[in-house]
Amino acid sequence: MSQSKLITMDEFTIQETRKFPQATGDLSALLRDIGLAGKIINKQVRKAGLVDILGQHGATNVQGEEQMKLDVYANDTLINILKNCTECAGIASEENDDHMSYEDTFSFNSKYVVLFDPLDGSSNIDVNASIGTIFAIYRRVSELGKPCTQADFLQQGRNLVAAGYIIYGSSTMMVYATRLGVNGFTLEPSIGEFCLSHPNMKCPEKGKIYSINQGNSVKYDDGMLSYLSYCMESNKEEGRPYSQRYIGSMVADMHRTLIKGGIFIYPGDKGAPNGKLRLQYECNPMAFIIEAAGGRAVNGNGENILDIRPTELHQRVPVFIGSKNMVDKAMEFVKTKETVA
Ligand code: P6P
Repeated sequence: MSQSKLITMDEFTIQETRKFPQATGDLSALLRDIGLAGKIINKQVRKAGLVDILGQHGATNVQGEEQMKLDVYANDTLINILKNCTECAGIASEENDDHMSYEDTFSFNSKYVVLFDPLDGSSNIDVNASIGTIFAIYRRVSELGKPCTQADFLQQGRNLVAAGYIIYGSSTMMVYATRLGVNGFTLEPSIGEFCLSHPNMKCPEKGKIYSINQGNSVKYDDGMLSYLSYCMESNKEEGRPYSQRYIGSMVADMHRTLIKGGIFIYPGDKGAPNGKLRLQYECNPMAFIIEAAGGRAVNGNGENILDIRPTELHQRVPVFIGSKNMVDKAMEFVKTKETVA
């Protein structure tokens, strides 16, 4: 793309804001700050292996998972950048037990809260596979002028104002959705700016890729097993069998699903009926993005992820997400009668 055609994310968000005379530009400022955090995290991710930032931090997070040093670095970076941002009243993170209200009068009057998984897929750091940051932005429901409350962080996905991810892959990209649609920005390292590279992203209605950790199939129920058999058969209506792709990093698997189509699944199973992925800072933001791009996201009972009423900050939910036709087909096999989450 020639220099004259470069549209930075800041310029893009300002152009979008101008479409709404009453818009204040606060959301643009918040997205810019999240992008700044992404650039800072990216710098460390890109040199991981050369500096002592790989490997385990020696602590475990609220999920009981080994914290990688980059996890902690990414978490601290997001907390500090958002603390200095004028638009964020508080945060909740996969790495923290509870939400955090920024305790200064300026933040008390900020209208947004941000939930994030600071470095999703971090178990892939040491093998140089793509990892990512996932974020979800809500307008707070608590009273301005006071600290934010738990209710701000337990909103349904339907209430999302914006959601997105930063993928640290062969290039570094920031993809985010608002009610206006989904747009992708690629980091141009020579100028340190995210530049519009994927305008108006759409998830293909049909796809040929199913993405699931088939190693867990011994724990799946009959409906899930019958769907896997369907994926592996040469199915009549669609010809040659599907391809199976699984990176084990939700951001990477979802980025491929958004661009190429397909279905990503982390189902419930006999040992973990609600699956592994968290509703508030993994499944809801990804569901918001994929729906804005024309796809679908449901739990094991066919309920739309965005309609689930959260009860706990770190609750998990089974997820079937991606091309609309593929999710609908999976539900023909999988849909359970009881509500799983
Ligand atoms: P499994 C990474 O640990 C993660 O939270 C997601 O990024 C990823 O989709 C999933 O877990 C992988 O889980 O059980 O297949 O290793």
